[in-house]
Amino acid sequence: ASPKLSQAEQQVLDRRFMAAALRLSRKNAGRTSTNPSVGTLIVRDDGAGPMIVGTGVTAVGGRPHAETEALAEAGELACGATAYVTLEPCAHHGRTPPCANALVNASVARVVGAASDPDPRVSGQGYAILRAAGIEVVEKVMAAEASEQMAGYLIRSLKKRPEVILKLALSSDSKIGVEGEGQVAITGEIARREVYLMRAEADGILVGIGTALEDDPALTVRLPGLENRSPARIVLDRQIRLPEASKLVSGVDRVPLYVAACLEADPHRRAALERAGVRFIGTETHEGGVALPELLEDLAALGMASVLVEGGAKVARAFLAEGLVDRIVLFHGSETIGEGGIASPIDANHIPAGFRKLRDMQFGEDSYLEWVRDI
Ligand code: AOF
Ligand code: ZN
Repeated sequence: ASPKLSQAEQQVLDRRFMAAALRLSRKNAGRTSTNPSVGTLIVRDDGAGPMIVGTGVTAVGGRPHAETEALAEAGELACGATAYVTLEPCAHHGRTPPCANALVNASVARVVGAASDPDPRVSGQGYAILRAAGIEVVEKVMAAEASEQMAGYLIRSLKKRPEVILKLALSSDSKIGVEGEGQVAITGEIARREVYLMRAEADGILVGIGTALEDDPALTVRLPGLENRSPARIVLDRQIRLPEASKLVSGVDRVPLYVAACLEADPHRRAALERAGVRFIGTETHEGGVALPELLEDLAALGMASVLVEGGAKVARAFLAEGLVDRIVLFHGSETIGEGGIASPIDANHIPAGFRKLRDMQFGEDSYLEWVRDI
């Protein structure tokens, strides 16, 4: 960094480059599991202002890490430069050598980090390696933004469960469907595409058996170029009522389907679905239902860092009641449903305490509101 900068000027610059590194990291979001998608920028200033000399994102599949990519691009120019990393550089010898050591070896002068890494193999040791080598380290720059972007990874590491994103589409009178009418179009085409993108970034999509029977949904990503980005589907179906002829079951050879059932559910039904390729997740009964915390633990153990809960009202209520929702997304359509409509378990005026509004956008005719709570 240029010595001419005041501390305040340096802070503005650091935030600006971290914002850029965070945007860069979005590139592989949803494709690095169980690793988070991290962004790295290598920036140097030879007197004519800061210049980006290396960029890196965690590779699809999780390796190589972002720092390796950025350092390779910067080459010798990394010497004396500042590295902006959206996650604390790793300190462990995993399938790749530690990124903290790579930064030391490249002789960077400063490292600016956003989120700290809760992985017990890192957890402060990445920064410690850098400081021990005489590198200036600035932590927690845009940490809240980084945590929000890496919520799935952080929640899975800290809470041993995936991030739970509750998504609902509401009519203008806050209804989410019509009793007995199957799928009702509440939002338009643009919002529908946005939902596909949300699915493509999630590791799992979860619905209740009510929704599965009513709507016969496929719960896949149907966007040109993203057809193979459909995450696993999960159905809460304690008595195993899901028919073999459902779209969920018939698509099982392309996208995995998990059924969460009670242990005492009909073994013949279970065997029939297993023959069709459906996998069951062992869940203890809990007041006659599927135990959600244990189910989420199982999903995290399968490698899932985020689960999109897409319906219906009962399932949404259950996740909310147990305090298991981390993010709430509401699409608001302009049509009114009226008589016979199913009331939404939640609306914009009744968001639980602890959530803060993150986004307020428009997708065609429909509005989009998103809230998160701190991890
Ligand atoms: C980094 N840069 O881009 C990412 C990091 O299985 P491994 O060896 O790849 O290690 C996984 C851990 O690496 C993961 O839990 C997290 O601590 C860290 N992710 N670290 O320095 C990166 N993706
Ligand atoms: Zn690393």
